[in-house]
Amino acid sequence: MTVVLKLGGSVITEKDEPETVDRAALSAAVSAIAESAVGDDIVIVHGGGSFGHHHAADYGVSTTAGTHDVDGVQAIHGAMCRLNAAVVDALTEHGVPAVPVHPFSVAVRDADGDLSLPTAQVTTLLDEGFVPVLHGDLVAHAGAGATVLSGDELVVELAPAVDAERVGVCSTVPGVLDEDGAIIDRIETFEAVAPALGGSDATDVSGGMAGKVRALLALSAPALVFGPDALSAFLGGESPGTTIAGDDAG
Ligand code: IP8
Repeated sequence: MTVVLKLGGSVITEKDEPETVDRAALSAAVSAIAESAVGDDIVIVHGGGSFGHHHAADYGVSTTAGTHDVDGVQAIHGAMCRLNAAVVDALTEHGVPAVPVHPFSVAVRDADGDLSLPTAQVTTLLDEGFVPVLHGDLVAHAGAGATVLSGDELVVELAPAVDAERVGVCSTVPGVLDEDGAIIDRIETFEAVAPALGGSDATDVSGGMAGKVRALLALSAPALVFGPDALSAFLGGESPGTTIAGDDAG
């Protein structure tokens, strides 16, 4: 059973401190992965947190607003590679056969904004017993230079490519919350929850929780959004937090 797991950038970094890993949170997440029964049948994606988002905001880059500024491209992609190295190192230290995969090297958006992500590298690495670790990144974008490629978009591309049976998004909140702060148990359409989904509370150029829900509704497998405390439960087969199941999720 293949699992696609996204570790939110806000979970593993100090989101308001530029380029600062939250060592305790990263170690807790990595321990949960190392101790789980999923073994090497997992693809990990992590978000940008204080590595990608601050630089992206500085250069005015988002998933739709691109840049041709080479300094900006190097700053944003370089920061994401540094965070990726920290995640891969932490996993390796816990005995997980993690290897880095950098989306900027392979992905492209066409002039309509449609994403193309070759996934043969990821499926082959999985088959060969590795744990691929991808990350939110930049992507070459026809007519726009380079735009942000969010980890949520990667999850949506990867889940069908690896035939994922479980998709998990580990966030700083225990699920998608309604206006009263209660966890929404299940989301089937964006319209039903749109009023409850405000912006993100820290710099986030990928659209915050609203962007996340929109992206996950497009999946053909249900996705779970849960907090760090529930990561072990998710990896153990439980369904904590919010289940997001769009029309295609059956
Ligand atoms: O945190 C964004 O990834 P996300 C990556 O998954 C960059 O939205 C470069 C800001």
